[in-house]
Amino acid sequence: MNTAPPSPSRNTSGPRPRHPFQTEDAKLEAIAAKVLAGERLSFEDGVALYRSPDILAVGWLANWVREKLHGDIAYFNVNRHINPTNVCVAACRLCAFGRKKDMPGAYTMALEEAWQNAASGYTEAVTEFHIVGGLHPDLPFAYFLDLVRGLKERFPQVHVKAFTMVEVAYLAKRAKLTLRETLQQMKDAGVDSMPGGGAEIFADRVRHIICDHKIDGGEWLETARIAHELGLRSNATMLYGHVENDEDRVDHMLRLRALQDETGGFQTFIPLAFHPDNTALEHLPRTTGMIDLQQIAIGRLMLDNFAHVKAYWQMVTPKIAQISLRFGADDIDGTVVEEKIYHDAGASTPQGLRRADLIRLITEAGRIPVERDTLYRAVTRTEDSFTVAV
Ligand code: V47
Repeated sequence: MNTAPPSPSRNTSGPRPRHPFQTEDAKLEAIAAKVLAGERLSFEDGVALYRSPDILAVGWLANWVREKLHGDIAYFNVNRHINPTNVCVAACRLCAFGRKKDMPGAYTMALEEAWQNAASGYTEAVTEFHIVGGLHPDLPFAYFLDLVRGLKERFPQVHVKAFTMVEVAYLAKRAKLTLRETLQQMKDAGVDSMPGGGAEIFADRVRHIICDHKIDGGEWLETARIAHELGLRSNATMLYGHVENDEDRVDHMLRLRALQDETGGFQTFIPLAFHPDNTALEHLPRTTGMIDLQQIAIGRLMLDNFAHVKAYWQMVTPKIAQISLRFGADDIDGTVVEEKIYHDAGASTPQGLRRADLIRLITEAGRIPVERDTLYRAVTRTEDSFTVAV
């Protein structure tokens, strides 16, 4: 049997860690032999990685893979998040963002307001709009198509990364369209790619507890498959640090890996640390720095067919995101400008970072910052405009 994983684009020019791999964990020795030989890791390997007491050695291995793929390059982008509404029919225990429509704090942007929102914030020319929101019971599908068309008219050079698989499935149901028709209409309106949200943890047992009202894991994957077939690339997230166990996390990653083998449509894996404040799971403790680093590293090792692993700085803090660049991550996401989902759930990170802040974080981690567009093409800037290498 060929156990070599299909390889994402490789950059072999980068430096290698100078020290040989060392650990006193015998199980990790065997896994290291597989990683260094380019062999695919199994479900049992994944669980053993979580159980290993030697997180630094796990990080060393992930860094080795990361440097094999990307050398010293670390990516960031200049983006803006837009959350058109927080009104949501679902009442997921994991979420502090969604509101019922008559609740205090519920909002829905008029289209004009959403377009103005897109233009506001930092003056730095953004290359990406990241658009996600609640499952609004009344907004018609046309609202979302018009939102995207209007953005494209006003900002034709900006990539629109919009709507999670969960939003797509909900809109399809309400518009009485198939998933394929819904995605095709979104693409025709100007959606260029899709964010990775809503994946949470695929295991039914966990989903029933944290997001009972969302589509199940199989439906999330099926929606992603159709999006990829239509030529829309997407990201994939995994929410960790709540009621899931090691096996659930490994199962989640292996299901992503299996779909990626088929479609090749995922760009980036993004582990998201759960923030419990103001959620129905408020009693749970927050993740700690070592757990965040361990998760980044294991993601890099298990998802051998994903080109990129992102340490989303909003989620894990800029400091942990920076250290993650030595634990398997090659991307720290972007300027964001205005973040609502984690700040409603108690995130203490800033709302946005400037381009110069991201460059400093990367440079001081000993990596080479590369501004990318959503599709990981290098961006070259002049004072207030940009060009993308094609
Ligand atoms: O799906 C919701 C998570 C996700 C909480 O694709 C929470 O580039 C922690 O997917 N604590 C949405 N997490 C955000 C997302 C994302 C973010 C950045 C970049 C990209 C990308 C995607 O946020 C949701 C859910 O998993 N989330 N509530 C919470 N209390």
